[in-house]
Amino acid sequence: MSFVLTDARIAPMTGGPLIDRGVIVVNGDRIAHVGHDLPAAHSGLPHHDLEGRLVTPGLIDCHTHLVFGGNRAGEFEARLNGASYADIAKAGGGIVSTMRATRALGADALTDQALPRLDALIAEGVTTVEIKSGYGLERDSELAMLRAARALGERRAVAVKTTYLGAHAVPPEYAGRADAYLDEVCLPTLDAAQAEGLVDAVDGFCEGIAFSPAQIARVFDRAQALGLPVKLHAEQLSHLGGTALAARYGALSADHVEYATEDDVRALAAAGTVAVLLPGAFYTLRERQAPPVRAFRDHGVPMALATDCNPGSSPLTSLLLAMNMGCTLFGLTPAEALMGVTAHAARALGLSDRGVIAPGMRADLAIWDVEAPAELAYRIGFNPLHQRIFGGAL
Ligand code: DI6
Ligand code: FE
Repeated sequence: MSFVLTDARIAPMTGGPLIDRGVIVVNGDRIAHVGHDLPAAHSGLPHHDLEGRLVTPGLIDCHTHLVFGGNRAGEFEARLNGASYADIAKAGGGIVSTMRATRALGADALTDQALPRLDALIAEGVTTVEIKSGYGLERDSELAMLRAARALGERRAVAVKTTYLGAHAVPPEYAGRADAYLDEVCLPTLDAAQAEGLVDAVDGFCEGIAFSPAQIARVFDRAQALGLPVKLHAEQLSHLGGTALAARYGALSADHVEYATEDDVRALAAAGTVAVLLPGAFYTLRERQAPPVRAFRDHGVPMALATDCNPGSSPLTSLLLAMNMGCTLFGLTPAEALMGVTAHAARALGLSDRGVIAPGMRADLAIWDVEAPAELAYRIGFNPLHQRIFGGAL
């Protein structure tokens, strides 16, 4: 299938300016041409007149925990009554409560429960979504989560990238024995998942209520031995040194990073690591310390934005709302927010074939009923998507 989009207002996200009354030639699943004029060689293709609508790359949600069982509305109520996220985790709730609900489900049921969440993302123009494991915390259930995530990519026209997050929490059967959990469950399960071809990247939760930098380093060593890229939940609730560790391992991204210091920012810049900002979790947990956006900007650290969709700290299935929150809560510009869910999100996943509109890139596009790109971040709870193109398919 080849066709031409005409009278498009193109936000290429390459650093170049907006192209007004532009054309995009789609050839199969790739973009063949972008510009003001239609080359004669393509003029015979079917035309779709966009009547001046904005075209962006398909959106990329580069950090989600979309696959899980149950929900945690009860903890939402408990927090409103004064309990903290860390209190709830220490009392056996939090990630461990979702672990119980997730272990009770097989891969098929996990896929079914995640589909409405995925559909909400797709309805807003998402064409690539990263999905993490980390609520099984035992071999079979972690593998089931990864299989469920991959199955979501078969059920819908969307690209799914899977991340192994076995180092998300210490399950109750290993309470106080985090290193034994790593040796006996987390690392062998990573080997098994990789042998089954289920892993695109490896993540961990580096926090007082989860794993120390030294423990995360063990997971990263195994990932690197398997040839897998790493990323890390770092500096979300406190400063533990996860960001510097991520930079040392050349991580694709360091995520949350509210408590990152200027030295951490320098380390990320030197390593080329993306800072993934997750305002949904900041908002839900009513955190006070915003990530050091100005320092990221000053040091040239690319900032991505994602939903962090999960049942505990960020029950958010709107990437457009994440853009709005990134601006309102963290001080991003609307242009930075759009970079954060396109070009920089692609980079946070190590994907060089998407996130910008340029020849040779995947034809993943979102067509919007708006005039200015800033409108995407400006509105709250409104979806202006007109049409989505995934792999060249309208
Ligand atoms: N940080 C988060 O925001 C999520 N995981 C993590 O490591 C929260 C996971 C949850 O509360 O279920
Ligand atoms: Fe997360």
